[in-house]
Amino acid sequence: MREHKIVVLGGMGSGKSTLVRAIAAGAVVDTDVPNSDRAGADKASTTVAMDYADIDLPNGDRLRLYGTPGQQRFDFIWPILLQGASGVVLLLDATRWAAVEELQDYVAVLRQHAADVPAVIGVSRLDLAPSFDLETCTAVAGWGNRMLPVMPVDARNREQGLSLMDVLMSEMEVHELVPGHG
Ligand SMILES: Nc1nc2c(ncn2[C@@H]2O[C@H](COP(=O)(O)OP(=O)(O)OP(=O)(O)O)[C@@H](O)[C@H]2O)c(=O)[nH]1
Ligand SMILES: [Mg+2]
Repeated sequence: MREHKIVVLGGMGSGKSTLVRAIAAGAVVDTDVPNSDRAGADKASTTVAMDYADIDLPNGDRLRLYGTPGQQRFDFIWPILLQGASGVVLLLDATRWAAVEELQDYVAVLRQHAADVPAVIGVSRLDLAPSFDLETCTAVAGWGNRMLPVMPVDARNREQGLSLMDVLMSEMEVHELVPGHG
């Protein structure tokens, strides 16, 4: 049996905990507490340590899914969680006014701490931001000759969450077949 450590990154309220819960469908540990962060004060709860879930895939592989806390003051945890990761899901909240700049910041984090780790970008809450332009995200989602796939995802929707994981798993397969290629 093979195990894959998958790290879910993204800003506060981008849907990391929701995605982990949706994919795991029950067997999940979270550390959400009432939110006291002013920057996201419209949010009832927030993650203070991490979300965690085990998922057994039909092919016998196991995913270990780690959702990071989104609050900026926890950014020291991101590189620690990224150590040994086989894949990264980066969630971007389409309703954030500076979403594209935030994406650039996260892409820089990946470049610094997980340059060789397969990754996929899921844009969430698109139903609340109908004029959001996915193309601008695609344009900044990479570095050098590395392009990260960008796709819409409603983190509440299990099927969509699983599709996102499928794309990530394909990236991971390519990575295994072609060592040294992102
Ligand atoms: N309308 C809409 N709501 C969404 C979508 N994706 C996620 N949400 C909602 O957005 C909120 C996201 O909250 P969380 O899952 O707690 O976000 P988080 O990334 O874990 O946040 P922190 O732990 O605070 O960093 C939840 O209320 C979700 O139901 C979407 O595509 N559309
Ligand atoms: Mg959370």
